[in-house]
Amino acid sequence: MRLQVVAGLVAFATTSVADTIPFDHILWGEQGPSGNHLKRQIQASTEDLVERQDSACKNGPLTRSCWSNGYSVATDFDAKWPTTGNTVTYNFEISNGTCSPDGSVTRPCQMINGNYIGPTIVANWGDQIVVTVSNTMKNNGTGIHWHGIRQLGTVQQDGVPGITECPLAPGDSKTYTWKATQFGTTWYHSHWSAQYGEGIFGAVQINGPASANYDTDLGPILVNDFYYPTSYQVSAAFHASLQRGAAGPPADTILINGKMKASGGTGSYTTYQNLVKGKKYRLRIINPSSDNNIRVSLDGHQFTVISSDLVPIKPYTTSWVLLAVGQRYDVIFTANQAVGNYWFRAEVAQDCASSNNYFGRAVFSYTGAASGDPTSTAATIPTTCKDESPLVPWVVNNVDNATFLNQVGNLQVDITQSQVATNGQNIVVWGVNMTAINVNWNVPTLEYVKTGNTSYPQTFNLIEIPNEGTWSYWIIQETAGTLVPIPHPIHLHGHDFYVLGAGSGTFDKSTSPQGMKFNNPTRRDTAILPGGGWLAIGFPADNPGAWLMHCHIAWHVGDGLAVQFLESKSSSPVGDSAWEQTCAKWQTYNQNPVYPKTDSGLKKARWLEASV
Ligand SMILES: *[C@@H]1O[C@H](CO)[C@@H](O)[C@H](O)[C@H]1NC(C)=O
Ligand SMILES: *[C@@H]1O[C@H](CO)[C@@H](O)[C@H](O)[C@H]1NC(C)=O
Ligand SMILES: *[C@@H]1O[C@H](CO)[C@@H](O)[C@H](O)[C@H]1NC(C)=O
Ligand SMILES: *[C@@H]1O[C@H](CO)[C@@H](O)[C@H](O)[C@H]1NC(C)=O
Ligand SMILES: *[C@@H]1O[C@H](CO)[C@@H](O)[C@H](O)[C@H]1NC(C)=O
Ligand SMILES: [Cu+2]
Repeated sequence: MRLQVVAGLVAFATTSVADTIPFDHILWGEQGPSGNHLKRQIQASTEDLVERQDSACKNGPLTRSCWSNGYSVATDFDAKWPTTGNTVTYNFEISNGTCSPDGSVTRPCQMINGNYIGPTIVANWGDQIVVTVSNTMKNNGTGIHWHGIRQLGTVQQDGVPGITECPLAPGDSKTYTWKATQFGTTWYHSHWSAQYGEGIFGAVQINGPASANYDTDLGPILVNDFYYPTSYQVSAAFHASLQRGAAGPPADTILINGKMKASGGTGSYTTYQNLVKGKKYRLRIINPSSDNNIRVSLDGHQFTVISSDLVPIKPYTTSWVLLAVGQRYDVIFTANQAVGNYWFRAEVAQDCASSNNYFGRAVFSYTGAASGDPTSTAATIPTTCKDESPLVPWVVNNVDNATFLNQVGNLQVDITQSQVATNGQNIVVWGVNMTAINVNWNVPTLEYVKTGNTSYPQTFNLIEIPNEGTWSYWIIQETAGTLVPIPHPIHLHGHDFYVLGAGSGTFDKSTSPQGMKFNNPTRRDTAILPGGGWLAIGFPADNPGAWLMHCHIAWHVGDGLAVQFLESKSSSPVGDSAWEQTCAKWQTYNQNPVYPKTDSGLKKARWLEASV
């Protein structure tokens, strides 16, 4: 399966670099060779690449594709990663309090270390990350998921209550340990009920190489919806609207790094000051919203997009970037405009069925700019709800198309039905119609694996992938009878998936495959399922464990829009005695909780009451 690595390296050596980074801005130390001399070397052979991955290649403003000895942006990080021997540690104390991010309404919030939005985890590629989470809330469980992190061989660290762990009971604590085998920008969040919308989330910045050069890393910029009622109240309201066939309630505002000025004038803008003319800046944009897909832009400046989720791509340039819930894009902009102040805009994507009452703004100011709000004007905003494109991974990996094409013709499943089914082969069809998953917080899937119990309740929506080394393909179809046909950001745990195709209407096994992409398709961990349409993805079974795949709209996963697949259960890691202790404490607490479980357990909703 990973034989393509070789092809990837060859492609890098002969074309990709030349296409995307000017020759004098490349790879070698800042004093290194440039121009045609380098070009000849790049085109000479793959040995050049090995050479450029050596210790002489130092990461710097003109050499961002370098990293450490043996590793660069050309490394296939699914197959190989550094081991730094460094451990990065954090303590998260999760508490119940109040917050008022835009100064207009003070509401109950649930927080990490006393703040709405927790600390940014900063690490280097190859570091070990150790986070101790303590639950000091009185009346809620919790559990922290590390979004997009592959968790290779560490499924019990994935932080999904009811699947990979029992929730942390009030008073309990747990230490999560995982390795940064990938690099780039991601985030963490509570995966317990609708809790992350209360403020239990934060950014993860894993330093590593990049596919284009820049001077200064401005770090994560979190752009998320915010509601004046609590997430628990909004998800209940959403569920009531869904039953009427209506969309969910609009958000009240959009926060940028946890701040925003309210329409009434309270609060303040996040500001980036002292931009220096001519310099290049990297922004790590994250959408950790509960419900809203959001477009962002910086007036007067173009974004060069260099990664989608945790995958470096061939850079492309655009004015606006659409981030579905859970997605990230790293971008570079050049401070090439007149000295002044410029709006960074965040607008909900109404074309993606998102809605809010107010917008998000931040301010970017050049050194020497006069004080005062910007007066800059916006670029024309796109109006088509679809994932960014072209997202061409820097490291070329191909998908086994023969298996897919051989088996798709035999699909026995009626993909207009709301169900999860396999055709007995590698293709799984998931007919999305809020097919309710309902996990059991007391007995997570990994406990079934540990005890060898294969009587999974039907509401686990569990699909087994028995064999490692096989490709699994999923056709996710929004079914005809869906009450509210809207786009859903589909997120997978434990793997980056390959986006093979997406389309409107019903997947047609004779025509749809013709438009699908198997050679170096987009790889990422969250992609848009078009409203009323289909999304086809593939991934290799190379990480044993129980992995959730779900819509990242908190209200939707709360209403059950999720499946889990159990990969190679006989080789799956299971919980140790500390893991069992978490369960024992939870089971004791859960005998008489103040608030009983009323949702799928993964986020929050009401309609599963009868089946809990
Ligand atoms: C948070 O505090 C409020 C007010 O004291 C209480 O009603 C609520 O149950 C608490 N929530 C949690 C999760 O402890
Ligand atoms: C296996 O799981 C089922 C629930 O799905 C449960 O009823 C049964 O008791 C379990 N078996 C054992 C041996 O624990
Ligand atoms: C989708 O769900 C709705 C509401 O439960 C139901 O009326 C409809 O029949 C379902 N459609 C399919 C195709 O299952
Ligand atoms: C299938 O994969 C092979 C080998 O990577 C490639 O040559 C061919 O173009 C692919 N076909 C399609 C339809 O993508
Ligand atoms: C969590 O606590 C909030 C109040 O802070 C409450 O509304 C919600 O129902 C609780 N959820 C559970 C499942 O305990
Ligand atoms: Cu959804």
